[in-house]
Amino acid sequence: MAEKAILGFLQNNEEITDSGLFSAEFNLDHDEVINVIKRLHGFRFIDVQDIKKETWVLTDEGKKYAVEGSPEVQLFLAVPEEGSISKDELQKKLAPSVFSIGCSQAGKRRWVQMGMQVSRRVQNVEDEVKDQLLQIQEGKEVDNDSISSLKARKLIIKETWTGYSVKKGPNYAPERKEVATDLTRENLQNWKELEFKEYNFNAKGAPLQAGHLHALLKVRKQFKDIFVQMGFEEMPTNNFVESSFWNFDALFQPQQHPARDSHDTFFLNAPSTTRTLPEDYVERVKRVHESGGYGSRGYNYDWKREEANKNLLRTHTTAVSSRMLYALAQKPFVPKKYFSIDRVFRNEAVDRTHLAEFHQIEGLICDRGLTLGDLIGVLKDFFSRLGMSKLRFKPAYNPYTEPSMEIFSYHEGLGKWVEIGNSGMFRPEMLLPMGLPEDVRVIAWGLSLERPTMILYGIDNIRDLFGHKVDLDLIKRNPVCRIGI
Ligand code: FB9
Repeated sequence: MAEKAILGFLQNNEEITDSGLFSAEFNLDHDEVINVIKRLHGFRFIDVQDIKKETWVLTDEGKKYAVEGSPEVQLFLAVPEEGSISKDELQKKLAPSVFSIGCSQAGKRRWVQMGMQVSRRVQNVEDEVKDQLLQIQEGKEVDNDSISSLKARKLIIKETWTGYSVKKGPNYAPERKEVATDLTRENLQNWKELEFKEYNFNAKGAPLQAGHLHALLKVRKQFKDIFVQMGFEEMPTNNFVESSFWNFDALFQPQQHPARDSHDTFFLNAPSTTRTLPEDYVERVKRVHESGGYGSRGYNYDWKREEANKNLLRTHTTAVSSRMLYALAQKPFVPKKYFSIDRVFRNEAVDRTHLAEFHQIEGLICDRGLTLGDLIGVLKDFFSRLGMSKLRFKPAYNPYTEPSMEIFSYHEGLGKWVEIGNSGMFRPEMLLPMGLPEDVRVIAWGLSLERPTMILYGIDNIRDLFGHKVDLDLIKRNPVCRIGI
């Protein structure tokens, strides 16, 4: 029906300017016309241009008043012309919402004297609101003040009306012969007579209901590949719970260091203390903290075993590095390149880029005679593989590395220098008590997984990337991660 009307109309007319007016003119249902337009467009019988119109439409409440009159007029009419009516009386005559709105609106317009007794203050009133609602319903113009007050009273809302203008298409014909869209057993008999619809090889296939990797895991894979390509082996990080000893003391971080109190670190109630530590090594750590040695004068304080025994959620994967370096020192020395990427926990103020946990990426090289130059060299190699070639280094401080450097890269996209990590050479007070040879040096660096992922995927707030607020669609839609090469 609508198809005939449209194709027929275009036979004698250049264009259907507005599918809405066309539907009204030919008394067709606009939604049905829209479906036909989409189908004919699919067969390229017509070319279409969508037209959008913002129109005011009545809300259900607006529709009610357009029929029954505005609450203020309903209330006014319920008040006797002469004398007065008790408020309770009046209330019984009207629906609760009409009464409450009517009172405030009629009162505001000083149509009635509100009190225990209600009386008219004017002879008669115009129901402008009802008139305006009817005009809007008929698509007629209404002045802006009225619009904004009706909108404020939630009697009208803006609606976007979508229609189309239609022209003849490349396959236009006054009539469209049914075309077969599939070779079925039925049409095998007469396929020669049939016209088959073109295959649309650009049609998007049905979305595959498959699993999707979280963006963080895609970026993690990229980092792992880079480390493995550079000859690093991954450290075992499958223990979120760590003892203060390996997380702090083994790293020569003094027991009164601010990071070691519950403001920065999550300590465990159960199990609150670690069971076993290598006693001889603990003794050496105690001594280097208290009185130094190995050329260091130490921190000169009373080191407490019970402090080192406290269990916590690791604050950095450097805790794993200390375990691995100690293990390495128990065997004849072999150079090692280790990396770790896993969760660390910090009791910090959360904001747009910080949660109480993030994934730390750490790399370390342990070998004889390494220098700060080797560290800068490997950092340039590592970050160049991430597409970050312009690096700058700023002296920094970590309790367990000296010298230490913050790493900055010039990010073309952001047009500014971005802090991309921290690094340093582990202190002899950390390495020598482990039993590593005198001339063995360990260079190391760290960064987060969340920051590069947020920048690469253009995610502004870390809550959109990680945690219960993540929108699963983001996971489904996030593109393949292509960093660096
Ligand atoms: O990741 C960080 N920044 C970053 C990294 C990559 C990146 O890539 C973009 C694609 C281009 C962008 C940004 N940072 C480290 C720097 C800042 O974000 C910093 O404000 C926040 N840091 C975290 C700690 O916050 C308290 C990031 C996290 C961090 C910092 C230091 C280490 C690890 C993680 C470390 C270390 C270390 C040092 C010496 C020896 C061993 C480990």
